[in-house]
Amino acid sequence: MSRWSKDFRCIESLLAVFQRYAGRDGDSATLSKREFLTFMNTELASFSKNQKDPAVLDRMMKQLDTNCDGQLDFAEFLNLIGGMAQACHVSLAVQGPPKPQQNPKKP
Ligand SMILES: [Ca+2]
Repeated sequence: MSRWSKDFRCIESLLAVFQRYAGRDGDSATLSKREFLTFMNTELASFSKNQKDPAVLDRMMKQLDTNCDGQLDFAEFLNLIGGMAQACHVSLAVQGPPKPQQNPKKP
């Protein structure tokens, strides 16, 4: 059983995803550029494939790498997640919240 409450499972999931990609090569505490590209092309494939400019992921890596060491640590990775959360928040503000799923009618 998880030590996280239901509301904080998303943190556990973020950590697990980060660790899964960061552990592929080199320092397992950071994402190399190759690991970042693998993450983006796997977990955010719909975003990555829709980019007309092939250099967009390179620019994202440079922007996220705030200490310019060529690696993304977890704090830098969270800036990506925060940016995505902000984009979703803005999108929901325009479109309205998702409609709750209806429960199937019981006979
Ligand atoms: Ca860095």
